[in-house]
Amino acid sequence: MRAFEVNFDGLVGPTHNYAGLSVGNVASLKNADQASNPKQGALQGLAKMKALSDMGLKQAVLPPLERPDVNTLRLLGFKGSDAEVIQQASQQAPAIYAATCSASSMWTANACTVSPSADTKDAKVHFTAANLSNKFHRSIESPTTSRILKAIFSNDAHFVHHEPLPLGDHFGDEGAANHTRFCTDYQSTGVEFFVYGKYAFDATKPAPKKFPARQTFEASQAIARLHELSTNKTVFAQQHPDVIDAGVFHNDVIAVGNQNCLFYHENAFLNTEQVLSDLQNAFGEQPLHFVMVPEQLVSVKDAVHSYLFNSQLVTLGPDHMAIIAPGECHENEKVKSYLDSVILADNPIKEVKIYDVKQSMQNGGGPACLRQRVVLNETELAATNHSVFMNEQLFSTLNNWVEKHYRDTLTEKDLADPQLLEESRSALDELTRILNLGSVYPFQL
Ligand code: SUG
Repeated sequence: MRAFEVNFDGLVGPTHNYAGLSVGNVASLKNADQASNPKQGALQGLAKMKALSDMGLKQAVLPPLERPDVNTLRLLGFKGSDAEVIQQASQQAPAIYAATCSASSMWTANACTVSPSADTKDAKVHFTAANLSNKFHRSIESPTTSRILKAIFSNDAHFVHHEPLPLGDHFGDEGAANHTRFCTDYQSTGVEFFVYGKYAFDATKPAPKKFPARQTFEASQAIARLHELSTNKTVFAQQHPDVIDAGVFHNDVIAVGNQNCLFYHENAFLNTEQVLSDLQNAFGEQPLHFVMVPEQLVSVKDAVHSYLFNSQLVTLGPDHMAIIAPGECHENEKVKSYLDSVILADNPIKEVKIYDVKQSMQNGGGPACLRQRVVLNETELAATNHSVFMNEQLFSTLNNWVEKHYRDTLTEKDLADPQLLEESRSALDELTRILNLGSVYPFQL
C-alpha cells in the first residue's frame, strides 16, 4: 500500500510575540522586546503551506494553543476573574506572564515524535507529545497538544498516543526536532535516527558548557521503546556539544534528512564517522547520500544565522528532492552560493525554493520547525480528520479567519490587555469548528 509524508504545519497563534524566552536560541534572545506582527506571521505560514500543497505534497495544519494560559497562572497562585489573573500576573511577575503568552506551539516539529506503522511492532502509527521540559513556556504545551493530536488521529485501530515523558531535565524531550527517518520509499520500513544533546544519568560523558542540551539520550531511548521500534533499525547519535554552545539548540538547526539523504554540517555530530556508518548499516544495501556541508564553505555561525539546515527536504519525484529554505539563506552570500552549487552536485537535491517566514525566524523557527512530518499509508490517511488538510478552500477560509481575528502588532504592553484573551478564544472557538476538532481547548472543556 502506498504511503505519503504529510507535513502538519503549526498555524502561528494570535499572541505571537518576541519575549526572549529561549536561552541558547540566538534569534529568540536577539529579538526580545521587538514588536511582532501576528497577522503577518500567520499569513506567511499559510502561504508556505499552500505552496507545498500546490507542489503536490500532502499538507495539513495544526491549530495554535490558547494563550495567555490563565489555567497555568491559576496553578501559580493568581486568583480572581480571568482579567484579574492577567492583570496581577502581568504586573507582579511579568517574566512568568510573558511565558504563558507565547505562541510557541507554532513550531510543531517540537509537538511530538511520530513513528510510522511500517516501523513499529504493532503496525500502528505511534505519537508521543514532547514534554519540552527545558523551557517553561514550552513545557505547558503538551496537554492541549495531546488533545489536538487525538482529535486528528482518533481511530485507535491505527493510531497509538503515548503520554509525554515525565517532566524534568532527565527526560527532556523536544520531539521531532531531534528525530529523522530514512527510508527507500515512505511505505517501507525506515531507519529512525534519534539525536540527543547529553546523557542525563552519566555526568562523565561530554555535554555543552554554555547552553542547555534540551534532549537527553535517555529520553530518546524511551521514545524508541514506547514506539516499539526494532533495535537494528534505530540509530542514536550525540549532537556535538560545541555546536549547542554555538546556538544549535535542536539538531534540526544543523541537519535534515529525507528518504535516502542526510544533509548535515561537518560539525553537527560527535563521532561523525561512527554515526554515518551506523546509519548505513541500519539502512542496508542501498547507499545513503551523505551531503556534508564543510565549515570552510558555511560556518556553524552562518548556519545558525541563515537557518540553512532548518530547511525542509521534500521529495518531488524519483531522485528529485527540493530544499524549502527561509529567505535569510539568500541574504547570506556564502549560504546562497552553497545552495547554488549543491543542486549541481551528485546528490538527490535538485531544487531550492525560498519562502519568507521571517516572523517565525525572528524567534528561531524556520521552515522545518514549523512542520511535523507524519507518514501515513492510504488506510491511515483515510482514517485521519480530513478537515485539517490544505486545499484552495481551507486556504481561503483560514486567510479570512486570520484577517478577521489577528492584530498586526503586539508589544509586551499589549500582552497585558485582557481583551487579547477574549480575541484569542473567539478565534480559536471558530477555528475548532473550521477544522472539525470538537472541544480541545481548556476554555471549551
Ligand atoms: O523552542 N523559540 C522556539 C523555537 C523552536 C524552533 N524549533 C525547532 N528548531 N524545531 C524554541 O526555542 C522563542 C519564544 C520567545 O522568545 O518569545 C521560542 O520559544
